[in-house]
Amino acid sequence: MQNTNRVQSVAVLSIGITTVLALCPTIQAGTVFEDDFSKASATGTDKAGAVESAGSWQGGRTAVGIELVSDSALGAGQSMQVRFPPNSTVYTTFDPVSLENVGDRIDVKFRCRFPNEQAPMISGLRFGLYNAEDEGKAMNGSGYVMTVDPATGKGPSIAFDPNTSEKTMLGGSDPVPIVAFGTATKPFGTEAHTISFTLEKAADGIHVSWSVDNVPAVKGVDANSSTTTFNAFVLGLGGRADAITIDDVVVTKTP
Ligand SMILES: [Ca+2]
Repeated sequence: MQNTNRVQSVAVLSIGITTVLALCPTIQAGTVFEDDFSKASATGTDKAGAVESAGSWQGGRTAVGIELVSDSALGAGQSMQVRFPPNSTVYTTFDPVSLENVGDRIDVKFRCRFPNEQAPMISGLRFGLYNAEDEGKAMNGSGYVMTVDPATGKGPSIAFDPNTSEKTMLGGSDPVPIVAFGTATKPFGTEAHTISFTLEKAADGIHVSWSVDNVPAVKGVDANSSTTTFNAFVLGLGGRADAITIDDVVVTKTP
């Protein structure tokens, strides 16, 4: 009798495991975009560069300097260093992903390092996901923008940037705040950091959150989301003219 029970238990257990395994593909995240710059090549000039890699990286608002560097703090192999003029951005596009159903989420992660110590600047470091459109003179689009003062870690923010006229991606003047200034996160020196952020569709809107080195920085809800499709990762330094080195950019979509 005991043996029979044991056989039944094992049978039930294995059916359970089979069911979980069968369901797994529907709840696992799929990689939408991944770039470690291992096969990248830099083109253009020091002032107007581009990097062809898993992504086609280039200036979004104006030309930027881009080069491939070896940075041991970011690990072995090539990393991409961007030298920004003031109010410029770098971006790459990928196949569009959409937040269609409640529970759909997009996760973005990248590693970065400032070669130079940063002076305090509100909203100095900015990054986000956009639905980018090529409008001829410049890339434009709508999306979610995250910012922080990199020197102090103060004022981490989340905003929605609509695609209004004459504005460009990661622009500072027209985004609609979702969280204007959160509690200070950790400051950025010249050490490497991992930044991650998530957009998740819920019944009450798009939940947006971001972290530095897995420590939550700020989170908020956009109840009036008008953009749910994204095809571009964008990064900038606000009004600062300086460089940042990035590596291991990964975008995943769940389910
Ligand atoms: Ca790399």
